[in-house]
Amino acid sequence: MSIPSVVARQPAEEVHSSSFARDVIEGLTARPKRLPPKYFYDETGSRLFEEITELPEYYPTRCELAILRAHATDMARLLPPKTALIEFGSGSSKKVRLLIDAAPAIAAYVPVDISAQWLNEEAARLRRDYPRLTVLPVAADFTQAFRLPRSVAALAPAGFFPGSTIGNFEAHQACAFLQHAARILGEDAILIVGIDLVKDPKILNAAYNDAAGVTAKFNLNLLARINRELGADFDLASFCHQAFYNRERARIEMHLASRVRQQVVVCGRTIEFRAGETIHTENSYKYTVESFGALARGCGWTPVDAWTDADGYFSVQALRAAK
Ligand code: SAH
Ligand code: AVI
Repeated sequence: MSIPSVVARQPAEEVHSSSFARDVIEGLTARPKRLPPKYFYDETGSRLFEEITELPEYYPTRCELAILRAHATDMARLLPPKTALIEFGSGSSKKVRLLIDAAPAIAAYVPVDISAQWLNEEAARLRRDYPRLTVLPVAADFTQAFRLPRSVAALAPAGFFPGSTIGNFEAHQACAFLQHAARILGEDAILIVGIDLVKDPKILNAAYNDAAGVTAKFNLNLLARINRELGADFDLASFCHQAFYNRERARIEMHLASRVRQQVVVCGRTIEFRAGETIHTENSYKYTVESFGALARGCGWTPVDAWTDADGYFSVQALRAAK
């Protein structure tokens, strides 16, 4: 494999000790090969995800925005006075604007995201548009322990987890996340969560195989990021995007398939690929309103309300943390 001509190499020690390098090596030496989807979101990945949300085939964002437009007032009623709204995986913070507009109780907004630069830019935009709202971005991995800003201690926390990002977890990880969120938000707190629903596989397959190829670019950017940040030598042209609905498991699977038999060097390790061998990069689980409600019940949350769009493609569900 040829080494890309411009590679932002970090000092070797830093690279090998970083959790990114560790997770990449662990995933690429596993059978089958896999990579954690949270690494999609560097600056380029965040921009590509925003492009995905505008695609005609990618219905989830449009449907969730329609639900929020229709029901933000009902959701706002569930929030206590002086709410600190904590959004997990805030991305463009576009959806939360609908909640903020409907809920004067929201005194502070704490967007939490792993994509630090993107997070800070979006927080600056929000501060400009909502000068009376306290906006306190936290750059963190939301699956790990992180500190809430001290100034929200006097407020009542509530959670917002849109986008069906929870669908990118396995059921046991979704449950661990819900328990973690209950600890962060506290007893009796409300969590408003977006959940993509099981539907005709044709619609699902199209949403992850868009005609313009943006989802393919988003998927391949993971390899480009490994080249950029870890000095690896993936030849992007020799991998292709694959996405398909796995009906038994009610999930979209995304993979990167090697077009040829090849070797790639990552952090000094040689990784062998057979022709056709894939790296499993993402699952996107689809639920029914009932199946997600049952999962939440088993992990310390009580479903209190649920809303869907006119086609029944997507749902927004309100949960309350059990006492
Ligand atoms: N909430 C937005 C964005 C969803 S995309 C929407 O509904 O449109 C998923 C977002 O979660 C991205 O912004 C990504 O950077 C963030 N993310 C993914 N895994 C994360 C993790 N483990 N910790 C923190 N943020 C994460
Ligand atoms: C963020 N997450 C819920 C998106 C999804 O639909 O699983 C990420 C995505 N992957 C491909 N397209 C969009």
